[in-house]
Amino acid sequence: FTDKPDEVPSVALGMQRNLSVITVRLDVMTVTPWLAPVIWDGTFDSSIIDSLYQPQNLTIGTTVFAIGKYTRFIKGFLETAEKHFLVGYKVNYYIFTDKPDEVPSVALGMQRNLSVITVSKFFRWQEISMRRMERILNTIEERLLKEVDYLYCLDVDMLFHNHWGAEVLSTLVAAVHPGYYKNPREVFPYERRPASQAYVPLDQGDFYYAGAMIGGLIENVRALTRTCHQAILIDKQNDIEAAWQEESHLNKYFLQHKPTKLLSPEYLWDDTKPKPPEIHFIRFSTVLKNYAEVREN
Ligand code: UD2
Repeated sequence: FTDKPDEVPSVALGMQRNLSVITVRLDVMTVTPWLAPVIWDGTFDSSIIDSLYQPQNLTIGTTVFAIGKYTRFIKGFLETAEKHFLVGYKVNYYIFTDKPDEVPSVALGMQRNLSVITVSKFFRWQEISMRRMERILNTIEERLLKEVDYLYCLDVDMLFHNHWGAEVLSTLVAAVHPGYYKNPREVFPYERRPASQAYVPLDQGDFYYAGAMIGGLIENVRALTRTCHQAILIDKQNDIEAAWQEESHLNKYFLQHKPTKLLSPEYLWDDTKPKPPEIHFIRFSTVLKNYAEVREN
């Protein structure tokens, strides 16, 4: 057992003498206090994971929103997903857009399908981002319960760079936000106003989770989107918008419903940050964008 498999020397072994190297991670947290795994490179063996999940003949749904100018990100997202995202599994992409004509045609592998769902555009970017909860919930209830086993809801302004495989599958999955995984909870940008449904007191909170990834079994993602959408509606009635919109509500939800698996920031990185040594692979990361330009109507 070693945290430095590259440093295991090659030594000539005698007859009937074998050696296995098992990598352990000592530099990062690999299990939460409620015993959910945190997935980092070196904590799983893809061949074992695939031998568990492949025989189940699963269908994994992926929702992606591309509203307004965000359609420009669809091509890169899909092309890189085809190389790295759950390769070898049945994947249904669901692209929500107000501009169906701008969805590019990207060659998809075997057992990979794409549906375009036309939606209207909200004027404010905050509303576009936040209303994803409602739209995902409605689509789950209209069709996804019948079409997929697991659902992963991802931001579109992102690219895959490395393997993002079946090790991400679990009942309820959250991604640790790349900006806050080394910080104490007091500095997490939770919603701090008690008037909001997303309120988290200073002495509570486990991790700060990113809004760019929600995943899990379809029934669990349904429950999550329903609760978050209802909380967003109550906030609206009370004329309050949480600090980081749906990301704040998501964080409140995960405080009360602990995720069964956490994805380390390898699985959701921010390209404005230099890669620290504990990140062995950047697997999926943001595309640098000019916020003002891309969000303007
Ligand atoms: C952060 C979160 C994001 C969300 C947002 C809430 C991360 C890495 N990102 O991202 O998940 O919680 O804050 O404010 O945690 N979109 C459109 N058209 C628009 C605006 C947004 O399609 O005009 C969609 C698109 O899929 C985009 C997503 O909404 O990827 C999130 O919006 P963003 O990327 O502008 O938000 P950002 O980067 O501040």
